[in-house]
Amino acid sequence: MRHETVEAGKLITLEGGEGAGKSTQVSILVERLRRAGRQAIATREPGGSPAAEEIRETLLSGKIKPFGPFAEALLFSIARQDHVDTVISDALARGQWVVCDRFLDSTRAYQGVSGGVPAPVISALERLTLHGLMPNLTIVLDIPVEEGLARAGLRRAALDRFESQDLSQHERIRKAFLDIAEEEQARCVVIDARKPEALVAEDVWEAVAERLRP
Ligand code: Z5A
Repeated sequence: MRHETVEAGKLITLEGGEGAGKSTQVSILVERLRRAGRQAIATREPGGSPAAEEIRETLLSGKIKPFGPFAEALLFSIARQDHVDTVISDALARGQWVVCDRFLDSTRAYQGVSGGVPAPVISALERLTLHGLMPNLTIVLDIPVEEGLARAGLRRAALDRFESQDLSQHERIRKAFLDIAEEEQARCVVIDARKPEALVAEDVWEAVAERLRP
């Protein structure tokens, strides 16, 4: 009997503040990976699996806010575990490239740095839910807070639970992503997201090509 070994896929995550262009760049990158001959899927967090999409609705509605950032960190982590266990791990094992709109760094930035959940607690949640899985590449799309919020506001009139935080919290979140990228340079690349969509897409592709050789 002939056994074929499938080369494992890659997990690429896009992170950054609101309106940075993550969803836009996820779609462009998936198309480009497919044109390069890779099987690629787009997914997102919170959500990405049927059960996690239900948790997404609850989280973004603000119903968990009264329980505080620790409760939110738990729920984001539970959603992530289901997403990884039912979607991401299987796709990677089949050799697919998974491009995810937000992932663990969002929990570090929003619930950890901004919400005050201690870093060791966030790390413990990562260990319990991810079983060692880490993105092969994380692209941080960086944009000044007010520019990002203006873009997000253009698209959506009602602000969800996380977009309605005050400006200083958004600044802390922006810095948190930049600090993560600085600390984990082997995994992360920061891209200037103020440029026009097509130019950001070129920078994203350059980072993927250089780091992962698709
Ligand atoms: N959250 C958390 O707290 N903890 C966690 O662990 C996780 C998440 C996973 C999810 O919201 C919220 O959950 C999020 C963090 C929190 N808080 N907030 N807010 P979401 O999924 O609903 O939204 P988002 O992730 O923040 O993304 P976004 O605001 O929807 O924006 P985006 O994906 O970065 O941008 P976009 O949709 O691609 O583009 C926004 C607009 O700008 C749109 O009209 C585009 O056409 C336009 N755009 C895009 N690129 C450009 C360029 N380059 N130039 C000009 N205009 C552009």
